Amino acid sequence: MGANSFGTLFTVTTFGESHGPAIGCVVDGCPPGVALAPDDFVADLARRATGKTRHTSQRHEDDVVEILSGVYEGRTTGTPIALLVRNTDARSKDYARITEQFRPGHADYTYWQKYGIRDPRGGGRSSARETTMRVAAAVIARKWLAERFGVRIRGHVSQIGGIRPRGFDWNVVEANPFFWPDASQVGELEAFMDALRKSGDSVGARVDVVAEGVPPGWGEPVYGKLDAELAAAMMGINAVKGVEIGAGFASIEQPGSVHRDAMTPAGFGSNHAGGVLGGISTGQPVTVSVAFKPTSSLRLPAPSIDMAGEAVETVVTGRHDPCVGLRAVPICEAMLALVLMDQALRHRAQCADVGPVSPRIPT
Ligand code: EPS
Repeated sequence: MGANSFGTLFTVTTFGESHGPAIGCVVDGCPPGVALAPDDFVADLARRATGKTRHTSQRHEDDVVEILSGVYEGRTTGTPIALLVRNTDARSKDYARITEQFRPGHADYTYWQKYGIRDPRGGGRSSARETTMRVAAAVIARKWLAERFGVRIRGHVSQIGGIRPRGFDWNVVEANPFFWPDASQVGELEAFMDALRKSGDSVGARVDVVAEGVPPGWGEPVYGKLDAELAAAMMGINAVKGVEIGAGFASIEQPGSVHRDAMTPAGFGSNHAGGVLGGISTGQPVTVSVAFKPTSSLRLPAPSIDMAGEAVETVVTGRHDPCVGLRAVPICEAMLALVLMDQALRHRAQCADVGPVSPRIPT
């Protein structure tokens, strides 16, 4: 038991702790022949990394990916691909005063209850540092999905605390520190985050991700539904407390006549389904929305208990994200890519002979 592996045919196993010598993953089941080089990982890992702006943790990791196996002369060989990222800027002394305490709202307490032993340096295995390897593994999936099917995966932040975008433009999302789709609000967000950091508190966020170009037919009914696996994948990201597919919880108030997406020979009339019906992709964009809780590691004192069960006041020092959701767009994109890659291979395994079926609604 341990569940550090993810996927059925395209499997990813991650290992490592925030303050260990390295983190890494083994990607198995990758089709042979995919062009892959260390440079392929640079952009997505930089989008996720800490220390890029003043609004995230100031830990500075280079996040350089070493490819240890599974690639020969720049192409995947079909054998396990091992990837390694060395930790170079861990500062374990920040945690000296809380090794004997439990941080409220953190996994410290549940790890202790489960294992009876824990690595208190940083979050140990529960640290968001682990998500580096999800993003790295997904670089391979994204390449294959794009090359083979033209699938495009992207995302943006759609809420920080009570602030929502007033306008929307994909072109500005990657050009500000908040993955925010309305450039006119960036000043307001800077001021909000600066005040938050000064106060010592944290805030939650919503991240929306979408995969365009997914062909119809991916997803396994009944127990391997595409949407069920997406929900599990997103809930498996640190600090996630909610996931919606398509209209999500808004479906509760939508009449059926509105929620159902009209079908015409020219296309679907809407996409409340989020690109999934009966657990299988429709060919419409697959849309997922993810809620991140506010970071639990705070310098504001809070009541807690120590290892003897005595009441203490806990104060967390160290370098933490005041809004962990701000770094989560590439992580949600990664989990979407990993689920789609796995489902694509599963669909190919069983249904490759079916081929495109008529009629097909253009999307
Ligand atoms: C994290 C705490 C901080 C963050 C870390 C996530 O690190 P440390 O363990 O050194 O206190 O910097 O994020 C990363 C290092 C990363 O690469 O994402 C936490 O508690 O989750």
